[in-house]
Amino acid sequence: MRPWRDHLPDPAAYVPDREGTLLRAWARRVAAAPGRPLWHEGGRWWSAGEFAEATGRAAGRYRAAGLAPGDRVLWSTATSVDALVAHVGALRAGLVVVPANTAYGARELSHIVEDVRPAAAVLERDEQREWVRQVAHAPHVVAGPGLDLPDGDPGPLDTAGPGDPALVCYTSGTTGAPKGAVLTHGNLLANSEALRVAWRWTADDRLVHCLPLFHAHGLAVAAYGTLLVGGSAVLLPEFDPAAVVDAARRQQASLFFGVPTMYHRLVTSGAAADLRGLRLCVSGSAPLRADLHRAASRALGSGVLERFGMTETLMNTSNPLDGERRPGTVGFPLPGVEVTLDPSGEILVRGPNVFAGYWERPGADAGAFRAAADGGGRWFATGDLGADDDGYLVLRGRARELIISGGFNVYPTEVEDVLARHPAVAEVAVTGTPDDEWGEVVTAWVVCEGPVPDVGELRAFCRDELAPFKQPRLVRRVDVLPRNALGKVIRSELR
Ligand code: MCA
Repeated sequence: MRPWRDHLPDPAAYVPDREGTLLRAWARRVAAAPGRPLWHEGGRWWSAGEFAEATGRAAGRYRAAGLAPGDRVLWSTATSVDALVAHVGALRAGLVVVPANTAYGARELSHIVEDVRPAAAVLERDEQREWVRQVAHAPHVVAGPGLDLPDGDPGPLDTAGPGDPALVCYTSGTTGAPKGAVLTHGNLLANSEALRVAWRWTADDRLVHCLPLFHAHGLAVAAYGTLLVGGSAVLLPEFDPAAVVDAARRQQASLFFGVPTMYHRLVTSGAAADLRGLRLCVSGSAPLRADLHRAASRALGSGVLERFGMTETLMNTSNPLDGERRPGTVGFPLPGVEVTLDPSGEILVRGPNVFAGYWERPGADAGAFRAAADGGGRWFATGDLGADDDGYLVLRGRARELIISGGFNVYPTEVEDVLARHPAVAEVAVTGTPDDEWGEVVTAWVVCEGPVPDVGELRAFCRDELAPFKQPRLVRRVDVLPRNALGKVIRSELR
């Protein structure tokens, strides 16, 4: 694979700050230019100084509510400035933020609450607030994104060090329930810093931000990157091709970050051709099919830059800003990151971007990390299979049977466990079926004695247990499920 130095015109000029944190780097930006625009929402700009003040106030509210550094804050919000104030305010107070999808239902949220035992929860929807109040380890403080709590003295801000936890992000394996990946303040800085230099992201850049904030893409790439470089972003509460074009034009944006489903919709709606003024369009969170890559690049007038990241590692590789952006590949390691393939082809990652481990799960850590033969720390085994295409990393599928739909991860076992409880279903297996728009859609393969429930019936059955994006979109009847000698279902044969 090409070395990360190939991302930089002058590798010697890249001096990473391993002692610092994202918050302290950002505080320096604000102090130097408090009047610069930062977030645009609802027809007005928030300046950097205004946002800094609001986050300090939020930190004071958490402290007044009795929260202390290290306490967790469950945070499940739509994309908005309020949500970012509540988020950055928590980090500034030394609290550990636990992002969760706003589509999650009671079961999905209560698992996280029981596992991470948050002291506070900042939740978008009324019903989410009701649900978490009923969990055994219910947080003491439950608020909406506006953080409507009494003010208090924030005390010292931004004191967390690079090794202190900043986020616990929930993600699943093939077995068991979702586990929390602990990302440190140093991880957040290393990731943003690598993107800043690789993509020549500067204070003059302006991003159209229409991604959810509760995943690494919208949070660690889009929002933290904007803060680190001292740039600005137009926040859109949801993705809509016409709104993206309108925001890009009116606010003279230079950047767009999206998932492949968004590029598909930009191309099919014709909106992509109206985004030719953008300097850089980045795709991530799911593989961008080479034909969609070409169609989008043609319409946008510049090559879409595809990159590869994971919740546990934030961003690992990227196609180059200068030079060939090769469709069907995710480029080569970002500055500071090492990537290698083990003999089975699994992608291993090492670097200052790699998380500290899973929240209270030493067993999961033992399976995820491998001691490095060169004595230089440990490799994180990503579970993704890769190949080296003349210096560029190609994703070759997954060692684990994850489905990616519209950029959201879906774990087959979780969906199977719910569907198996349907009275008409004798046995079930879940796989991803290729789909032009969504990348993959969830398909349920069912064995039934009597009539097969249709897709509407199965979706209704799981409504209270599974977020909509995990519910099956296709149902196929089979007489038997293919199994190996140990009786384990071979999902790869169900296609
Ligand atoms: C919404 N629906 C979905 C999805 N999203 N179904 C399957 N897969 C999905 N991803 C459901 C809705 O709930 C609705 O269900 C129905 O589909 C139609 O909704 P529609 O309005 O068409 O969808 P949308 O609301 O426009 O959402 C599409 C979207 C969204 C904008 C592409 O899925 C999205 O924001 N994706 C981004 C995901 C992301 O940020 N991933 C980053 C994680 P019903 O009809 O039942 O109501 S990965 C990451 O961070 C890593 C580290 C990385 O490298 O980036």
